[in-house]
Amino acid sequence: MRSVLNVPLNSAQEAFMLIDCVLVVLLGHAQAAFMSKADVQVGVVMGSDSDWPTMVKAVEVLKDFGIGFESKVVSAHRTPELLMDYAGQAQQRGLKVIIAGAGGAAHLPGMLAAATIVPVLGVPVRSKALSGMDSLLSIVQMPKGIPVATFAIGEAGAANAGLSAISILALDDMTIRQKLESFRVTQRDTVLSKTLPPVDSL
Ligand code: RP5
Repeated sequence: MRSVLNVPLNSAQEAFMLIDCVLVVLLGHAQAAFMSKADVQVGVVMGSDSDWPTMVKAVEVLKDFGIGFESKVVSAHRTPELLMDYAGQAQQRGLKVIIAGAGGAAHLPGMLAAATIVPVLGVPVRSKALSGMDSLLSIVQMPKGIPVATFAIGEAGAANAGLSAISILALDDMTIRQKLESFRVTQRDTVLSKTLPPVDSL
């Protein structure tokens, strides 16, 4: 007798052991898939992989706080169908917040917001032509009825979008709230510990 893996089996006992191993592997995969789905609360999307050096600042904050997230390139102009699928499935997939970064004629955050009620935090990526002013105005000037919470241009905006996502999650999660409070305390203490050079030395 040979197994499905083409391994010769000498006894019923070996066959049972093989089935046992296969079940363990299959259950492990099923559990991993379930856990990763349930854990992803924040979607970090961006119009291009060229936005990553900016958007990684949001990802770093989420990682520091142990928040489950996913990151993905979704382009409003180059992959409009993907955009609509992503927004359309966001709520049922368990996303609580979407952080969307884009540069130039930055339609991604607004179009996502148009297609989901999951809160969208928009990060204007610094563009080469207009240093991100185009991105900022494209994202911030949403018409009444479809809001996008808009952040500062560039890395500070991305990091703050991460922190705002955490604030939203903290409303329902005591552990996240405590981490956020502790982050604020550490930040305050760091600032209070700073000293400036003595004026006499000037
Ligand atoms: C936007 O166009 C992206 O968000 C990016 O900031 C900008 C330029 O994209 P690439 O030409 O670098 O792919 O859609």
